[in-house]
Amino acid sequence: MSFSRRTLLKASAATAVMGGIGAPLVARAQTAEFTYKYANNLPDGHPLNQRAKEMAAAIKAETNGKFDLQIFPNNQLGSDTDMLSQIRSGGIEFFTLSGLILSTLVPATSINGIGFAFPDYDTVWKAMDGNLGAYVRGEIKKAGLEVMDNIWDNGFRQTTSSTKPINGPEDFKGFKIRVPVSPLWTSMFKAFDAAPASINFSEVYSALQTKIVEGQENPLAIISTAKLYEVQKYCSLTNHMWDGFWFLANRRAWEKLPADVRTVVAKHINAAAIKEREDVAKLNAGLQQELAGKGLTFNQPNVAPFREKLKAAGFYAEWKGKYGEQAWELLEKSVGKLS
Ligand code: X2X
Repeated sequence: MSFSRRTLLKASAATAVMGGIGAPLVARAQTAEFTYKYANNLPDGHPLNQRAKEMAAAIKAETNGKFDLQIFPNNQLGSDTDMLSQIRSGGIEFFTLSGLILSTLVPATSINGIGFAFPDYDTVWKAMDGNLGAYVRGEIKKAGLEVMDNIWDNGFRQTTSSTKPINGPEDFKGFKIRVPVSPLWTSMFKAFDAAPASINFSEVYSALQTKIVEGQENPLAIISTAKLYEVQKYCSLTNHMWDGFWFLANRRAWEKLPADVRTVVAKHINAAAIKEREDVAKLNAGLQQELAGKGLTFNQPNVAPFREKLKAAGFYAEWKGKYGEQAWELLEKSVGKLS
C-alpha cells in the first residue's frame, strides 16, 4: 500500500470515528515509511543527544518524512549491556556504544582506550578517522554489526572520588572504583592495584551515592551532565584514556533501507558526530571552573608515574599480545612507542 493511500485510509477512519464533521481529510503530509530507534546511555543534556535531535530533524526533512529516527537517551531502553544485545537482535536499530564496552563482543574495539596512549585530540582524530579507526570498523563489521565512519567523542577520562584526590599511582592502591563493563578497564585499574567494580552507567549515580564505590572515572562533560558532582568531592585530572562512541546499526535494519535513504542517514549521522566533537571540546574547556563552583576540588597530577606503573605491571605487553602485532602497530604509528 502506498503512503498516500494508507494516510487517506487512516484519515477517513478517524473521520468516521469523529463523526466526520469538520475533520480534516489528510492530517499529515506523509507517514514515515521507516521508524527506527536510536538508544544511548547519556543524559538528554549531553551534546551527543543535542546533536542527535538536530540530525534526526535533518534526516526527516531530507527524506520528505520517509525516515523517522526516534531517540531514547539516558538508558531508557536499558543498560549498555542490554542495549548491546538489542542492537544485535534488532530490538533497536541504532545504538552508540563506547568501543571499550563493545570489546566484550569485538575485542579489537577497546584499543583506543589503552592507558595514556593518546596525548591530545589531534592525535585522536587522526588515528580514529585514519587507519586505526578503519581497522576497528572492519572488525565491527566482521562481527555482524554496521558502524558509521565517524566516531563520536566521549572524551579524555578524569577520576572523581568521594574520599581523596588521586595525586599519583599509589593513591589508586585499594581504591574502590567503578569501571564500565570491559576487560580493559578492569585490567588497567588492577595494574594500579585498585579495586575496580564493573557497573553499567545506568547504576553509577546510585553506586556513588550509596558508597558502594568511592570513585569513578569519566570525561568532564559527563561528570557535569550526569550530575556526578552531587555525589563526589574530588576530581583528579588524570586524562588516563580517550574514549569514544561508535554509532552502530543493526545490519538487517540497515540493509532494509533503500540506498538513497542510507546515504542521507549516514551523511547526517557523520556530520553530527563532527559537530558533537566540537561541542564536547568547547564544553570541557569551561567545565573545570563551573564544576569547581559546584563543589568539586580539582588537582592535576603528573601522568608520567602512572604510565611507568602500568609499564612495570606488564600492562602494555599484555595488551599488545591480546590485540596482536597488526593492531598494536597501527596504534603505535599514531601515538608513538608504548611498550
Ligand atoms: O559508562 C561510562 O562511564 C560512559 C558513559 O563513559 C561510557 O559509556 C563508557
